[in-house]
Amino acid sequence: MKIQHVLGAALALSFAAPGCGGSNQNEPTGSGRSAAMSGSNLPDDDQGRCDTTAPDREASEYDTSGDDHPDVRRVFRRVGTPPLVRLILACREADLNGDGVKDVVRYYNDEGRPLREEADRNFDGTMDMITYFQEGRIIRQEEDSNGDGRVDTKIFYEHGHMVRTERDLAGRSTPTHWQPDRWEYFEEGRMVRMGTDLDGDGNVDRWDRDAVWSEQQRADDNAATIDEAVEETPGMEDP
Ligand SMILES: [Ca+2]
Ligand SMILES: [Ca+2]
Ligand SMILES: [Ca+2]
Ligand SMILES: [Ca+2]
Repeated sequence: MKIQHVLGAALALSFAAPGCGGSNQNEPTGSGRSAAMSGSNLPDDDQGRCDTTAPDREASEYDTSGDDHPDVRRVFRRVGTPPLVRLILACREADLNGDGVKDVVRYYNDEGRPLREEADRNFDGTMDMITYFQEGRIIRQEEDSNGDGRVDTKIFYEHGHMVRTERDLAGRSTPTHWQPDRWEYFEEGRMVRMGTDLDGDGNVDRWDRDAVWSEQQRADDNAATIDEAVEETPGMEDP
C-alpha cells in the first residue's frame, strides 16, 4: 500500500467531516498558518496538513523551541452553540527540526482522542511512518523504512506493547496486496521467534528462535513444577 494513497484517503475523510453550518458568528481565523518572519530563510509554506479552513475550526500556534517562529499548531473543533461552546482538539502538528516544515501530524476523533499520526522521521519531505490508535492506545504502525514511498514494515501492539512485526523484505507487496515475508514475535520487548518465507508463497519456510529465551522459559516451567511439588509435600514438624 502506498503511503500517499493512504494519506489521500485520510485527507478526503477529514474534508468530508460535516461542518457546523453557516450560523457561526466568529469568522474563521484565516488559514491559521503564519508566514515566515521577514529576513527568515524559513519557507512560507510549512506544508501543514491540519484542516484549518472548515468554519468550525479554530487554530492556535506556539513556539516551543524559543526561536520566535511557531513550530506547533493545534486545531480545535468548535462544538455546541454560543454561549455553550466547547473546543475539542482535532489536529496537532509540529516542526521537529526547526526548518519551518511540519514533520508530524496527529489527528483526533470526535472525543479528542488520538486516531492517527503521520510522521516524516528523516525530514525528507515524505511521510514515512503512520501510527494508528484505538481507544487512545497505539495498535499498529506502518513504516516505509527504505524511503521508496511504500510501506514495508508493520508493527502490531497489544496493550501498548509491541508483540509482532511483519516485514516485506523482498518487496513483493503491491498497493492493494500486503505480502510480508518476515514475521517477528516479541515477549516483553524481546524478539523470541522469527519466521521467514523464502520462496514468496506466503508460508514460513524457516523459523528462528531465541535459544536463551526458550531455555529460560523451560527453566521457569521446571521451577514452577518444583514449587508446586514442594507446596504439595506435607510440612515436617520441628522436633
Ligand atoms: Ca521540519
Ligand atoms: Ca521521510
Ligand atoms: Ca518502503
Ligand atoms: Ca514459503
